[in-house]
Amino acid sequence: MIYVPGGRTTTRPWTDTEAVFRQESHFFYLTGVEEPDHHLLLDVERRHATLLIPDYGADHALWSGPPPTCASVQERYAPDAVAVATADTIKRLLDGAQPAQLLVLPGTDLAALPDAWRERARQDESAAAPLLQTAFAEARIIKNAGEQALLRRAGAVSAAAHVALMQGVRGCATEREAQALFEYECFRHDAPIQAYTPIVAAGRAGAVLHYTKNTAPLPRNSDDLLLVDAGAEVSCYAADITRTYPLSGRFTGLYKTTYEIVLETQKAVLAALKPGVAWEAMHTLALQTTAAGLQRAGLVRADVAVDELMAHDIPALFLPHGLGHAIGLDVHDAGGYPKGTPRIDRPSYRYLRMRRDLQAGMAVTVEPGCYFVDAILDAALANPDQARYLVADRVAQFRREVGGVRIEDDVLITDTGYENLTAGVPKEMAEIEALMAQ
Ligand SMILES: [Mn+2]
Repeated sequence: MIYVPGGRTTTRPWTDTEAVFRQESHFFYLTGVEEPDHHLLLDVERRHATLLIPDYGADHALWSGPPPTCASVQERYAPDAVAVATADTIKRLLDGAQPAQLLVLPGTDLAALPDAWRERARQDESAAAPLLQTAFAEARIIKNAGEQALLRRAGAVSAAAHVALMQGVRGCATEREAQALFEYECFRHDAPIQAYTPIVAAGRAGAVLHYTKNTAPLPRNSDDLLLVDAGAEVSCYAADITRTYPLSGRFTGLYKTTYEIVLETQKAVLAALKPGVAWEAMHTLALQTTAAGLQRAGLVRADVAVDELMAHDIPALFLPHGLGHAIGLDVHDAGGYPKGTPRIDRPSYRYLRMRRDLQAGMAVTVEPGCYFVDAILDAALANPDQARYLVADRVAQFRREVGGVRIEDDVLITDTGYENLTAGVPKEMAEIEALMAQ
């Protein structure tokens, strides 16, 4: 038997102020239930699912309205059985089935289980937990038609919010105001929960990969870039989109040069996506394309073969993160590394979030970037083995102005290639300029 509790209602410490609830992803995957304090018991042998609903007290009707009944829950979610999650009910169900094993994921909250079964679950946890984790990973990595539809909607809503922000950003005084405009558009489209904290980074802040402070003023009429990495979720399914564009509405100078490198890299990867391709090969392609772009921009010595630059991890100085990741119920979705697949312990591959051969039904992000990170560049310039490949003057010139560029789309792998789920927001420079001029 498998026991999976859903997410629980939580409050701020020492208060009764409830935190915003978002269902735990594995539980949602199995049940579709978005409300807190439910549990699931799956009898694997009997292929029988019992959904346990909270023991709604008399107060519920007063503060939250009439509570759902077993019958209404049965009708809505269609499990094999519905029961109220009292200690007695759970004990009766487990004692009655007498499972040979009670499987739980590591770290599962076992508080609702009867004492004897809590001990059983703990004993079984070490042996069986990897099995259950693998089952979730392998199931969730391939998206069925219903999941694909939700990802499509999350992508479309988030793309529309990016478009609205491109059109309105020049009226925003701060990064926070730009964030507010993005979230307003998501709310307006009935997607009130962000899949992650938006990154709204102006100028050099674009070099901070997970910048979420979002408090700096936005300079008026500056050619400086704004990097916006934000996506809403729809029924718990995420979008993850990044666009980078000039606050002035015109791509110019070194900003434009940097943008061209990233756009070309993203296009090269997109053109190569299809089932059977190894994700780390796509990452390699991104690094190689970036290397050629860096050479053309004069940042890296042009008289050296790309392979030699790769061997010395030079492109990774500018593209220091992985090409992308699985996306689904979680923005960095379950199943990136199948059981037994190790990480590649090399600077160019260290932060790769996925190592798999692509299959139809997988959803992944494609998000190359080019950044000028002081800590990375200073270390490289101090390391003769890397410094000899860099054009120091040119690097200094870029890092004075440019923070970073990232272009990120979400794609669904199909039998013949891919479907871009976030194509609703432009990335060609002329298209962005036209949109911002409206
Ligand atoms: Mn991402």
